[in-house]
Amino acid sequence: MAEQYCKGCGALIQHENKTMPGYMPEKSSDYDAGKLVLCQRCFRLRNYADVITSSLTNDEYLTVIDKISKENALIVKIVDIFDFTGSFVPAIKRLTGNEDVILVGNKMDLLPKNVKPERILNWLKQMLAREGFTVLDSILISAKYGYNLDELMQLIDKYKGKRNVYIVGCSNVGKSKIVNQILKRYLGYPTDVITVSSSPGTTIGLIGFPLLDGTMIFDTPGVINKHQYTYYLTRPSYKITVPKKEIKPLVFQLNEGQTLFFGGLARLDIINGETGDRVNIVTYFANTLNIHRTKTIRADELYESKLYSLLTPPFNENEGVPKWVYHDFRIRDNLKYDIVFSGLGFVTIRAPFYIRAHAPFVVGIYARPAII
Ligand SMILES: Nc1nc2c(ncn2[C@@H]2O[C@H](COP(=O)(O)OP(=O)(O)OP(=O)(O)O)[C@@H](O)[C@H]2O)c(=O)[nH]1
Ligand SMILES: [Mg+2]
Repeated sequence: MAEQYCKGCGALIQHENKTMPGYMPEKSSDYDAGKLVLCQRCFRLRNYADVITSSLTNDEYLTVIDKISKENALIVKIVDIFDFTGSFVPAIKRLTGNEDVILVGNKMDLLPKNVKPERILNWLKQMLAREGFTVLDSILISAKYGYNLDELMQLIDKYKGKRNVYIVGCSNVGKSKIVNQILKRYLGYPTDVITVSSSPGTTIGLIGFPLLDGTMIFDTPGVINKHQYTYYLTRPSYKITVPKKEIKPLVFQLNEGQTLFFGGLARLDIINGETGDRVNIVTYFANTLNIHRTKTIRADELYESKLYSLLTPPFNENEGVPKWVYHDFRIRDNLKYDIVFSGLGFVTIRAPFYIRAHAPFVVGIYARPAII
């Protein structure tokens, strides 16, 4: 029988190993002509929201990337606008060997509605300039609600010429959701074709579809970024930590010597407000994540005694969240900054300030010009 690939995740169909990508029981009726070929993992993800993680090895990922790098293609690079730094992966150009990139900031719907999209787009351009990353164009969208999808298609049409289009980016930024939307809106597919899920590593191989002019659009597997918090969380914690809908910012007025805990996942201490005044902090985290305020001198003890009870997630020691470290940020100008806990959320503070941010050592903690 000719090789077959799962339509949901792009994995090569195999019947030997249940725990490897592409497994399908031998006698599956899905081989009948005309049916959507789905591996067992995609079938279960779609029908039971059952998560079976099976991510790509580095070698497999490089094989996929190698194919793109042999081609003159249009790269549509997706970032999660809620976690720009964690999902940016600047090496994409080098890896794919293609210079022509459209940058797409997805999940606009997560940011508070009162924030003007132009402001976010300008911020995005500023971040790209800081990284020295040039693009043909950049755009903000929400694959979930269809915001700016027509505009994205216009950009793709404008720049692609006779080339194939590859949708690339970090895992979980919404690549497959975007491709599903394109298939339904512009190519006449009646339903979602590709498997979308909230766990990182859903798409396993290249999944291509012909565009109206005979060129192809490809969904690709995501780069797993191990500096993102979500990579370490189990399902119940993950559900609370990853925002699904518009984030409601919270404002805290903190004094020197006060601390905020973000669940049991991260912590922020106000060492010194510099001006001696209170510090206003706006937090942007999933609405389901509990934020707890305490005195810094009590914080270590609280963490020791109340992790897994008051301070959740994580919910138990089996979650394997790695050891914490802290980073100090002392900024003396009077601009607004975000302190980002990659994959978890961020806080906005106006300088001058002197703060200490704690999280597991594997999780990126960054200061950046405020997005909002
Ligand atoms: N709020 C919101 N969620 C989105 C949006 N786009 C995608 N998601 C969600 O993000 C999660 C990941 O989406 P996928 O399309 O599977 O992400 P991916 O980039 O293909 O991930 P991999 O296949 O693992 O590389 C899913 O839970 C989606 O429902 C969006 O515009 N807004
Ligand atoms: Mg995918």
